[in-house]
Amino acid sequence: MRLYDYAASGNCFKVRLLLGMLGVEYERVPVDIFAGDTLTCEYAMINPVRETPVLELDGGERITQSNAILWYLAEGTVWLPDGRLERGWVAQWLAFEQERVMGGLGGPRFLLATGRATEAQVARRLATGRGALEVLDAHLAARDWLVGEAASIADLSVFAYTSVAPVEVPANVEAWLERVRALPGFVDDFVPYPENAQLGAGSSIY
Ligand SMILES: N[C@@H](CCC(=O)N[C@@H](CS)C(=O)NCC(=O)O)C(=O)O
Repeated sequence: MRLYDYAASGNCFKVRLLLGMLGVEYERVPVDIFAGDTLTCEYAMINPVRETPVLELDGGERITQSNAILWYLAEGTVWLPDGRLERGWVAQWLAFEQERVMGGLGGPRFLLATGRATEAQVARRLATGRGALEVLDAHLAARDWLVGEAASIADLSVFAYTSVAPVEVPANVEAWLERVRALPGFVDDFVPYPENAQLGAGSSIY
């Protein structure tokens, strides 16, 4: 199995987290987004939308979209509950992550770290991110994990960009972040953006 991967991406980090926790052997293929690695014809063959992560199976099949990759890897393991309702809730949190956590917390992290946005642009996105944190805080007030009684891919997915939120995180969310960090096999290899991610320093789809 092979993961096309960008170390500073939360979408890639969540996949690395699950692979590590599952103890799955895989080849990590670094994609230097801002050196233009995703802009090549070769990369378009790997992922036509030119994004990371991409999981490539030993038979050559590929899966894109971080949360789809999580679902594929988690099937048949403790990371994806069996029940129909619980699976519905996992899907709900994966969609919430893409809609509000990635855009509302991951987006501003990127814009602030790389000097790409005006204050107004950041503020608009952060309003979404703060709203997401409030929803999470209320949900986690009476439970340890997002779905059911154990950690699932819903937690790993939402964890990635929440763990580097560029705003203060409320108490129940902070306690939940610590619970995720304490899970067996947890490895924090999520890195800050490199120098070539600065506006004007490299080229990418952004
Ligand atoms: N919805 C996608 C988003 C993936 C995405 O935005 N990937 C970014 C890094 S976080 C990327 O690879 N961008 C490529 C580029 O800018 O050239 C997912 O969840 O996998």
